Amino acid sequence: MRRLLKAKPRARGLVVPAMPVGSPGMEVGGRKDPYEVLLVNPDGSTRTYAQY
Ligand SMILES: [Cu+2]
Repeated sequence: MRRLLKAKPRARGLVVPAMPVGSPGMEVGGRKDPYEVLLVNPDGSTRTYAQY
C-alpha cells in the first residue's frame, strides 16, 4: 500500500482475489499461503503488483 501511494500509478486500486490464508484479516495460526496482489488498471484489466 505504501508503495502504491508513493508511485501513484494510474489505476483503480489493488485487489487480492480469493481471501488467501495469511493475508491481512485471513490469519489462521501461523499458516501463510502464497498470493498475488493485483493492480486494477483504469480499463479494468489487471497485472501482478506484488507477491507474498
Ligand atoms: Cu476471509
